[in-house]
Amino acid sequence: MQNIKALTPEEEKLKEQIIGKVNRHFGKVIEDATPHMIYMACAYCARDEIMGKWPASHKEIRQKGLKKLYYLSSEFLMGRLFSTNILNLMQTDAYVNVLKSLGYEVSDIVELENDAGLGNGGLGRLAACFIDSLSTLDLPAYGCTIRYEYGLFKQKIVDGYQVELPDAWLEHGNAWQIPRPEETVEVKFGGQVYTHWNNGRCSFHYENSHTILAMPYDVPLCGYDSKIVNKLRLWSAKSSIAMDMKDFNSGKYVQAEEEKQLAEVISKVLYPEDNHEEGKELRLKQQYFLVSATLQWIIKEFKIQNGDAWEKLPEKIVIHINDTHPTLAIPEMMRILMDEEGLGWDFAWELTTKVFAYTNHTVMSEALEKWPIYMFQRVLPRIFMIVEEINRRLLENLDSIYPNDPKKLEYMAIIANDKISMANLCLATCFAVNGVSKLHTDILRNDIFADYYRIHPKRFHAITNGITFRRWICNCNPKLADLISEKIGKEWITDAEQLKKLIPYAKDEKFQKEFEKIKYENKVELAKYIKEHNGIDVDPKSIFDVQSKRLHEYKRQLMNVLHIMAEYNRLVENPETDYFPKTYIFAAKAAPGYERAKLIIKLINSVAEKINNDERIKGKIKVVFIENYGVSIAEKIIVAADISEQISTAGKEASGTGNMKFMLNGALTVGTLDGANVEMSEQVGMNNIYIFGLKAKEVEARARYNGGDEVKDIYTSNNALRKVLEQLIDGSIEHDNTQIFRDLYQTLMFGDYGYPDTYMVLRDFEEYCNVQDQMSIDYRNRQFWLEKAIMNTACSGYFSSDRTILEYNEKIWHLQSIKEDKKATEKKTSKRK
Ligand code: 26Q
Repeated sequence: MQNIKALTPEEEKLKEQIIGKVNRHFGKVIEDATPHMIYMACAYCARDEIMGKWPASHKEIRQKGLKKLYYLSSEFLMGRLFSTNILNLMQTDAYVNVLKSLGYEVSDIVELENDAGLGNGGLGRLAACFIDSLSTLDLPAYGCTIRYEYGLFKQKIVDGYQVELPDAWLEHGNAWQIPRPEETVEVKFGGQVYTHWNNGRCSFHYENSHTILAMPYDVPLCGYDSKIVNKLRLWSAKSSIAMDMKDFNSGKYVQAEEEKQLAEVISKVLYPEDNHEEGKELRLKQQYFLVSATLQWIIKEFKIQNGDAWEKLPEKIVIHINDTHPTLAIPEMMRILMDEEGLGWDFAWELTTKVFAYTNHTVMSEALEKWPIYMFQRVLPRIFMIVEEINRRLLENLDSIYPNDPKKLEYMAIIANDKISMANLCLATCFAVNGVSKLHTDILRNDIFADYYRIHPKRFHAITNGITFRRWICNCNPKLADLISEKIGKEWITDAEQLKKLIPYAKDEKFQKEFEKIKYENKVELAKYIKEHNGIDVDPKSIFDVQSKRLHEYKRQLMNVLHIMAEYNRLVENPETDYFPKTYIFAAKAAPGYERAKLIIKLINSVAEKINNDERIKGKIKVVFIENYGVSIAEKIIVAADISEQISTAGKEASGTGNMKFMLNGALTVGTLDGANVEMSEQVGMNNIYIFGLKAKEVEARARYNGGDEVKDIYTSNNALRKVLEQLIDGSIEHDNTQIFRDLYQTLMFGDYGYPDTYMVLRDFEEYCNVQDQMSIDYRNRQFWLEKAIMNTACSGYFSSDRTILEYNEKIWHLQSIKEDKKATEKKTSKRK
């Protein structure tokens, strides 16, 4: 019989509320409720608690007339909300105890919530971390995105291949979203625009345009111990065609229903490409749908408070564009101010250029959005007119700055070569542009955006990404969070630099043992998960070496597998070598149309199959591919990692945020000097991170000249690598199909565009192998290793998204916290620097 603690009076009250919800919401007595009903009832109770704080917070923002941030993003990768919400409400223990008294484990109930998978990867998850920090800092902010009916696809691995399944995350209801049908707005597409002149004023009207309704759902969000309640606004597309009984009776039902579905397809599904542009018309429609609905709402709210005092717009609102995906907000703002509110071009432009800020998240040329004019003009005729005029004025201006330089103008123009460049539209308009790490911002300043940087150097900011420590340690690794709090108090949860107080414990043997025990227990948990989902036995005592992130050639999962193959070959040749057992763990989704990425997944699985079943190596190497990587699975994997693989080709990963999550949870990084890895190495010290490979500048230089000879030399001189490359095409991996991995061999050896080894896999291979060997040696020296691991946790404070948000606020947004006056917020910023 389990020992159940007596409940406190507050807990008794909570228990009554949960039982009450089950009764009234589901019409069930508690004994008959399904676990899912229990989950829903708990979630409703937590939501009530958050909503209870809403009116006061709302009133205060209104009364003080505080400036608001609107964070526009095509993705918000929120994951589950229940456990972070109760953590932020400081009620985790209460729910644990109450659920126990009802016969449930909170950990089982939490699992019943579907992830809100409204994002692909880094950029979407960053938006979610930002909203948590904004709320925790009590800054007024709204996240705005699309309520995709299907989030990122679910991944199944069948016969080693990725298979995509729809993610119907709303299927069993969702406790967090409050529909706001009364705030529905209209969004217009297509048709023709007619210009009328009336008393010297120009007006526009549309014919044959198609109206789609945008209906918002609000998700209230509280921060950790916060006063404010912010919200995430999700827009859902609805048909504007009301069902007419006449049509119904005359048999036009099907036709009407078809049209309805055509409208609703806009918010049906999230595009699954990450760091890759797909110029699809539906994607363009999604983007305009999001920004038009959001801006209509923003302007309406502004007018309620400020009437037509338009000059106040820049002091009352700031709109942040998360990468170029919501860029159409710029011409949409111009349209509303001019066509609907009657402002002239110059005033509208002055306001527009003062309210928009933009963050770039990638330098991959294939991800820079450019829309073909023919499509853009057909779908958004009035917006096109405005973009054309912005471009005309821009070119006039640029011509005076860079005279007689048509090449430069072509590169900087918003419209050139029949395409519309969204990045240039941002650069020409936004008062702030920022990169997501120091290195990335250097590349923006000196390379891809250099021409704009020369004109507006002050607009460019380097603000390194961060992660919310509430989710990425408190919630996913509660034992480690408790251990830390036990030693240094709890303040680090909202003031992450305090983690530095752990530094003296890094050499403390007792602390090392406690730290080690927690890591081991997390590894046992992950091993169980792997056994259950993959049927593979892995030894929690082996080194857990993890690479979990989207699959992309530049992230170089391929280099990781090639190294595993080389290590396996070595072990087969010398089975008696003293080798410390290792478990290689991969998790990654590939964009469904990215054939090579999918082939790399197949390779990982084929190699896994071969190695895991080779008795000669006595289970010393295991390879596991965990399917369906997403926020919730990340929470289980990251806490169990000994080694974090951050091995992108230098210069390609803008920042990375997974790298920070592993560091926080005490994994050691093996990485290139790319993105935020550079700053991680500065924070933790070169002794506590394993850096290898070409630097960004060297990659740049090598990519330009003929790498062919270099690659030939490597092929001839590195026997282990040559063997592995040959194994890709000699049937060693898949006996029945020798040719399946030929494409991978081909791209490494000969490349796609005349240059071999585009991502420098072969050129970094040897150094990568050496650093891997060094790690295996170091891991055996337990104290040596644990000291490094603890140092990683202790030095990760800089990567809290609270720091990131305070920097954005100080340099760009200038919001005021509802908890204190502005001066105090600023003081806090300088204290944390
Ligand atoms: C664009 C046009 C059409 C279809 C899809 C896209 C698209 C979608 C998603 C382009 C890019 C993305 C996502 C980019 C992304 O996640 N970038 C990552 O952003 C993180 C947060 O700043 C960084 O840490 C990562 O380094 C960066 O890769």
